Amino acid sequence: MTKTLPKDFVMGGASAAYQVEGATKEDGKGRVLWDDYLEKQGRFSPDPAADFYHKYEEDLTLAEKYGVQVIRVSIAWSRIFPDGAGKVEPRGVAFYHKLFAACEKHHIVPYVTLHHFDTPERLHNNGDWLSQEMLDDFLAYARYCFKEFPEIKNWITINEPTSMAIQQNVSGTFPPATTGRFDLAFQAEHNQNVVHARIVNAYKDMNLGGKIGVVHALQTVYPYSDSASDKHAADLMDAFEDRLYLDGTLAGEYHKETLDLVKEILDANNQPMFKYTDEEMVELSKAAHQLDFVGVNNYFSKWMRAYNGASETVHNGTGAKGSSVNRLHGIGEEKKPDDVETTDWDWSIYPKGMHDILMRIHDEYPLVPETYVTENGIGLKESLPDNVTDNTIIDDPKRIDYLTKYFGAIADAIHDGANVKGYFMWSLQDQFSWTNGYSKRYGMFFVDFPTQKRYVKRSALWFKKLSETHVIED
Ligand code: BGP
Repeated sequence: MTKTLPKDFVMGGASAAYQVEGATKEDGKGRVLWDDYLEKQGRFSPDPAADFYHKYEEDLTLAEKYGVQVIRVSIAWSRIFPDGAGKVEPRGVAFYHKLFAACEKHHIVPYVTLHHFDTPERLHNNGDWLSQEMLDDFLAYARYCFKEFPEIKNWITINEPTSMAIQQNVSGTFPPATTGRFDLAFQAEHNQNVVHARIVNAYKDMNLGGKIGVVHALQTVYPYSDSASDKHAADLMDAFEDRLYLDGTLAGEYHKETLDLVKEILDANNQPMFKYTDEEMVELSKAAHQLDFVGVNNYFSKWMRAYNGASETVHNGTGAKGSSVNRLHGIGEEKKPDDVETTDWDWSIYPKGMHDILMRIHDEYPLVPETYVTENGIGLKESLPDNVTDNTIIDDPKRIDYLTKYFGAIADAIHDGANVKGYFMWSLQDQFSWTNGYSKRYGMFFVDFPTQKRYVKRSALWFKKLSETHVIED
């Protein structure tokens, strides 16, 4: 049966400042946590990325032409406050005013993220999400942006608090590359919940008439088998990756069962429980009652089975299919069923997981009025054909197949009652990937990084048609 999307469903593309802008040393931009880390690692540089700092006009022209109505961009905190706080860099402020004006010119509504993995260097060195200074400076920067950019009517506080907390403190794939510190990860998760809440409450007090939300990385977690121990491993993983955030930001309280699962993980690792105060919980509850939307970033799902050995994470950051390992002491081990298809980066292709996470928000977190899919897409190895011309359209049938299935799952969830208002494809154009560099391409538009020339992919044509008709063609 042909599936359709509601008439008012908005179609968009997603990006993040550090992954598209390039120009990391231009116009007084301050350094961020990644600069030193990537220099030392020596695998790839965040420059030029997609050179969006100079090419935004071209990208927005393409976006408008191919049916993009909304766009996720983030403000690089370190372009506004190069040192994280104190002196403002007017060239950074001017850049974002120009970018937002260009969005308006192209009839594309920006949804602006305040923090997308790019903590200013000084604050990162002083503890990042674990330090009070970071939380205070982040709130001050958010207030500054709300006042400075009244043209923005859709704000996102933090992109994927979980990814930051876990990758910085447990899997070690984000700087400072600490491993095995579940206690720090949970504390960083809670701290982000609190500062998110303070920002939501401050924004609502300012009465600016816009909307504010948060974006979560949400993988649906299933047990590998029906055994009680595999089911428990799935519950533990879900508490670790999804539930503490969902509870904190969407319910405004931590459910007892969530806290029990968190404590079980920490006890198994001989680590202390994270700290939270009554005053913080009041703030969380107030914010959850006035949050306008939640963004769901969903690419893949996970299957867990019981595991009692030592923690071991092998990150597939090159596209060597089958190379990733994720075993966490006190939680369990990831193991995909044989019949589940995966990408070269071992991400499962499982549209039902999208449906199930959207329904979970609808069923378990009724306070939040609206949901957006704020990231979804597929990373592929793609290259230009030998006989490329300016008008070449890059064929990406796997992406079209992936999108068709995932849009089908979104349509099913809407049919089942989920209030999903729009979709942002990761990514608008090919971008720099934090742990994969330039080989994992997600874009609707191909970027030839050495020349920065753009080419249209076949999926952009597919996207345009969907944006115009709202009919999901098989
Ligand atoms: C999300 C991030 C994005 C983006 C995307 C794809 O977690 O919010 O910034 O990078 O994942 O991930 P990757 O680049 O690792 O393939």
